[in-house]
Amino acid sequence: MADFFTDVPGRIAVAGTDPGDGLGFRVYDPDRIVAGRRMEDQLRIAVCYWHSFNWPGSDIFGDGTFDRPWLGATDDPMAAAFAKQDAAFEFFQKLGTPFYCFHDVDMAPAGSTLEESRANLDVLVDRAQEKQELTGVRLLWGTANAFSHPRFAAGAATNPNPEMFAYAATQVRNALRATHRLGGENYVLWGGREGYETLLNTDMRQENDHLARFLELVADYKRSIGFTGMLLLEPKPQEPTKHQYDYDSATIHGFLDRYDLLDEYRVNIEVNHATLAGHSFHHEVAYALGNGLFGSIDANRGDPQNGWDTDQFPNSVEELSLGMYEIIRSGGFTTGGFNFDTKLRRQSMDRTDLFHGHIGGIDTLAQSLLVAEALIDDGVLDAGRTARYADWNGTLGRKIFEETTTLDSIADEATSTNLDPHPVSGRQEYLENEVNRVIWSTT
Ligand code: XUL
Ligand code: CO
Repeated sequence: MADFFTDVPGRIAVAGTDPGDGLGFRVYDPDRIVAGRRMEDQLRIAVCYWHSFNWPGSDIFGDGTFDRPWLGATDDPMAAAFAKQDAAFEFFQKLGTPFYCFHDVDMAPAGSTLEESRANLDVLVDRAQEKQELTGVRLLWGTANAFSHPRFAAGAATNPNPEMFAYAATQVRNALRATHRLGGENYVLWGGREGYETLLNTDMRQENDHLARFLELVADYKRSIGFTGMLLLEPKPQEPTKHQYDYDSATIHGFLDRYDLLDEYRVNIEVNHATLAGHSFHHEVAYALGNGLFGSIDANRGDPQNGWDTDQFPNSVEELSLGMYEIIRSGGFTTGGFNFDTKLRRQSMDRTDLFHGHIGGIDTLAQSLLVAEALIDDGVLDAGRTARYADWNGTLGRKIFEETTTLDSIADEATSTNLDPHPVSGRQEYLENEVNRVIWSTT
């Protein structure tokens, strides 16, 4: 097997041993203990198959720009998939990160029938299994692409045609089985076209019922094959649809509650999807953690100057530290991790740019992890929050929750005692300065 990443002869150096050519980590050191766990085990980094190895650098205005020899290596789709898999595992191993993620059609070419697609996937899964054993790289999650093919233009589970539902169900069945065989720790469903383009032809209530039925069938299937990984829904407000039903974590929460699926699914939060929904990454993480929904993260960011999903490598410690703080202070990941659902810019044509993107992103996460640990040790945010709600442990706070309390009893007491509460400062700027103090002093 020929090497594809010849400019990177071996494993990327960990922090402290940077060779100085930009191809070494400056912060990421898998064995460094941070907040009680090895850095590698806290961050659980995954590389994605699709943007990194399938995508040629095309956009809606232009063709591929990237130097990706495995993509044009042969006209035989299976041989091309083998070459791509070789490139992917060479990259995972040289980068030295523990996990990867894939969609069914990234890994194996679709056949002309569902049966042929399944057989192709089986061959590539066998091969992936061997490579996982050889390299020690593991599967963070698998998923099915039920949004790219023209048949899914009007959705997969929410398509008005039940045959599309059945087609997508077959794909998900096969992809979930493949994920299970590969020891995947999670299975993700991103409902890329589960939404609408116009309400003029859409029955939202019916489409949501169909989506819920799909998710119920998937959860039942998961149990029937003994897959113990987590099922994750990935929120996104829109793009490619005008409106996606899995808009954000709170919307998913309401949906799961309504259809009695809360025990079955959690969320895979993407940084850029959070900002597209009008939230911060911090908000989405805090919401999911606070409501028992937190699963995993796609770490890619957007560009503050435009409103689409640019899938850029993370490079802002400020943006990531507070989300990271919530995750670590809640005990860290269980089955989830940080997946790089990231795309290079179209002018980053060299194969080596793929290393630069991941190295910078991983170092940003590693630095954010150090900040999160420092914020927890410092205690300033926790102390502030505890003090802010302390009166709820007092007489009035506890009484409000007593069963015998009524709106009348509260009002009567407030009136008779001539209640005249005084507001106190939320000290936002003080807290922002304290966070910066910790960020600026963390090494
Ligand atoms: C699309 C997106 C997907 C999912 C997996 O915006 O994030 O790549 O992560 O289907
Ligand atoms: Co994603």
